[in-house]
Amino acid sequence: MKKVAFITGILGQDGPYLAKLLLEKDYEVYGLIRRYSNPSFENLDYLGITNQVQYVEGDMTDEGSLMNIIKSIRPQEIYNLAAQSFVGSSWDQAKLTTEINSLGVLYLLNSVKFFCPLTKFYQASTSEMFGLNNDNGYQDENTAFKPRSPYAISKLYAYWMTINFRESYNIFTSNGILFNHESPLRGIQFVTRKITDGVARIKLGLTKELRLGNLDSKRDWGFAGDYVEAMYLMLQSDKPDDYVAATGENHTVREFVEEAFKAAGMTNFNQYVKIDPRYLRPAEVFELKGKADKAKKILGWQPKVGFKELIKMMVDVDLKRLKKT
Ligand code: NAP
Ligand code: G4F
Repeated sequence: MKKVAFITGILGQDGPYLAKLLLEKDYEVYGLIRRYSNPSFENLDYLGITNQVQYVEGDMTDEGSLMNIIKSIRPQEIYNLAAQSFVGSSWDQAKLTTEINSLGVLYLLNSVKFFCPLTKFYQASTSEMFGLNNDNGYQDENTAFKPRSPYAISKLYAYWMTINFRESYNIFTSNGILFNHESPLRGIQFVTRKITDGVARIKLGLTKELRLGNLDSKRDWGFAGDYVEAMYLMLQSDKPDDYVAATGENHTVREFVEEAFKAAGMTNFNQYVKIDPRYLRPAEVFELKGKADKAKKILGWQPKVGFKELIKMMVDVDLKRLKKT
């Protein structure tokens, strides 16, 4: 009998990478899609797995739909990746962000409790929860949370609810506290993909400038394909727990821009980049750098793709995509 996994957020960045990994391990993979007139399967198409996933319709804000799905497929593993995941929009859409990212997780956990309490549950927690706390120069599982956005606050509720179901009902629930991870499948709003797409457009003469916000923010950027392995390993462990996944290295947005221009064979990036106050945030998280020693030691997890390799991969794919259009 094949193991059954249920992934929410299947159409996003991480969902397709995780689905590919699980399909390669011979899982039967179900993915949650919300009702759309015209859903985009582009990211699954990119990985060549669109027809290997079974789709179930529901919404993180609709408890009944989640209960029905869990009751009917009774998966062995649930990976909850669905979220309003863009920090920048979370101030303007705080209620929606909370309904999806906080209450949606409660609904899923309740479904597990009622219909399949032996199911293992992964929650996509985030380094954003650390917010301003950079006391040691890094963040790990022992760092206190100081969230700075409605997004981070909504994720903190989900983090604690995930732990509460473990402690109260003995359900196998684990939080992956993942630092930023990127790929050619990254949404265009996020700074890395916005930069690699923008650089590719400039290189091809399709635009003349790249408008950005705070260039001094530092992020610990890894490759999404490596991070879905950490998710998988967390649910294969003997006991549920919470783990940081990070590269341990951080860079400014400015360094990312410079490297992306270099990857496209251009050096004079200053002439193209314009600071646009529309992209500044009401409260910024200035520096994130993770220490993933626990995941390395207990799960044997290790990120493989480095900063420059990641940027080159993203720029090359964006150049190819745009040349085709
Ligand atoms: P993403 O590309 O934004 O994907 C999120 C997915 O959630 C989308 O497919 C979206 O569906 C789905 N979704 C949103 N609202 C929903 C709703 N009401 N009902 C059902 N599905 C809904 O995010 P990602 O980068 O893959 O990240 C995956 C998860 O990890 C997220 O929870 C994110 O917050 C968390 N995380 C990400 C990072 C990172 O650096 N990428 C780091 C730490 C944590 P549609 O396609 O229909 O919009
Ligand atoms: O790419 P970002 O929008 O990612 P952010 O805010 O770090 O959040 C991402 O990572 C989190 C994990 O730490 C996830 F939980 C979350 O779901 C998401 O995947 O912004 C990165 C940095 C910020 O400091 C932002 O202010 O880049 C800065 N930035 C500068 N100019 C910009 C821009 N960000 C965006 N999106 N667009 C800009 O023009």
